[in-house]
Amino acid sequence: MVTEGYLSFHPDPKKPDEALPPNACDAHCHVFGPAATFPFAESSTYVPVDAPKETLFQRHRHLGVGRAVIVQASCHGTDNAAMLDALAAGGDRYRGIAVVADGIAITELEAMHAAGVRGVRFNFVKRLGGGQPLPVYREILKKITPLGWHVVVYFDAEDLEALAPFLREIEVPVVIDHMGRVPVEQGTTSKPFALLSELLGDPRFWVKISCPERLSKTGPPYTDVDPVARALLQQVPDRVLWGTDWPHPNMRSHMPDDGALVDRIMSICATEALRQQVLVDNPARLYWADRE
Ligand code: 0GY
Repeated sequence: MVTEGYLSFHPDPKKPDEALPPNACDAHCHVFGPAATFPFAESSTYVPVDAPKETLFQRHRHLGVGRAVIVQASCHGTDNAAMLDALAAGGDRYRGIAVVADGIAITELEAMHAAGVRGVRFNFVKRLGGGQPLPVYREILKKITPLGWHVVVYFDAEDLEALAPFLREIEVPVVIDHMGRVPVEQGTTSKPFALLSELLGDPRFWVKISCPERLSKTGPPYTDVDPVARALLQQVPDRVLWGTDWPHPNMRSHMPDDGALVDRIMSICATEALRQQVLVDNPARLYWADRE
């Protein structure tokens, strides 16, 4: 387990240059611990700095984020208690994505639904522990389908070709984290981008144009990632989500300023109509359909 070299979140992010639209959604953020209350999983490949719900809520107020989706990260394994605790405190403005074992009881999934969970995450990233055998995921899919949930998938770009047949099998919506982590040096001409774009040809697939800080080779303000983000936005404007990825687990080179990340997405979504679509309407359709 890595316990050193892991940076804490930005202590004092800037205010965004332009205000986010009302009900703008941070569709990818996490809560970590605090470890004293919600211990990290033995299986975790890293030990993050505590990033409790109070700090997340404060950050969202500071940024002008009105809604958010708290995604279960690998450091909490299949114990979703910290995420569920945050949903309970956050109220209707917060939704969750869980990580569950295949033996989970339907009643537990139903309780999670009532608490605001709307999907499960399949995390295939090897440095984070890698995925489960596919039969495990198939069992989970059978259980979540009646709830109207979707799947969030995280993978490394080089694994997409091998994973694609399984992803195509999934009958519920599939949301791909962090632009499929395509290599931005080759960007839209890379093989992973072509594969990603092909998947997005199927209306079940969605993509998050998040985490430029992980993909960028040039550093802040991450403009080298813009061509990939813009191409995805152009291809599927109605199936794109955005998120901060706060508190930015496993960032070791530098810690992004969350206000600057908001500025980046506002620059990519240059018109009011695009901002409304990507930041408000798309996440509302996937996460607040029962409210609108
Ligand atoms: C992210 C990215 C990372 C970590 C996790 O589950 C996780 O631990 O998702 C990463 O290290 O790239 O989405 O937060």
